[in-house]
Amino acid sequence: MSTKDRHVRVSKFLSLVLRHQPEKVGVTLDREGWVSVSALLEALGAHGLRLSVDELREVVRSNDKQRFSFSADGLSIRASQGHSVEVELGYEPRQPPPTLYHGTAERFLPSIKQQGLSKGRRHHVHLSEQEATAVTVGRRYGRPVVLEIASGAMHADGHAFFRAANGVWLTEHVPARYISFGADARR
Ligand code: HQG
Repeated sequence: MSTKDRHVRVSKFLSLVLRHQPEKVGVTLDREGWVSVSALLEALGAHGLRLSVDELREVVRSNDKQRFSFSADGLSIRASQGHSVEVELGYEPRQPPPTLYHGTAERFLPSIKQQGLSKGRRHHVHLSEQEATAVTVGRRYGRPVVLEIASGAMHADGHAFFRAANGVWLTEHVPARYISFGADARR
């Protein structure tokens, strides 16, 4: 297996453990989603994924979406966003750029037009500053469509926005009236 393939495999397993199923390897996340690096490495090792601290650091450093971060003292690690388990990430609300993008699949459009964007099993709806990122995200579920979100107007109307450590924007729900569906006509 190439180093890159190995890193992707480790990243996927870390996403599973740190966002969705810590119990899978028997670790517990604290309220803010942190777990001690040594406890994590030990638990991963016991489940067949032997990883050194250095390799973990390299996986975190080189991760394409910067999915994970270390605590200031370097002793703990967490996923920066994307959780389905209950955690308080502690990001402060802040003003978003005027426009953000959400990538989805064409087949979800009728429902999104009715209900707006819902967070589903995750804690928030995920939005990106770059259109290109949204295309990649949307492609995971089918023919990709990029929706333009009037995030500035939403914020002015009182909706809270958070920016995760990796630059992903988070909000609770996007009502349909703030979504421009015209963007898909260009693709
Ligand atoms: C769609 C990845 C029908 C929504 C990405 C999406 C992201 C609706 C899907 C992060 C809907 C949920 C999150 C509605 C939303 N009716 N469908 N009312 N509202 N949807 O995976 O945003 O690689 O939970 O458009 O890069 O796609 O894992 O959310 O298609 O940052 O690090 O329901 O996950 O990051 O899918 O992706 P998801 P997402 P990672």
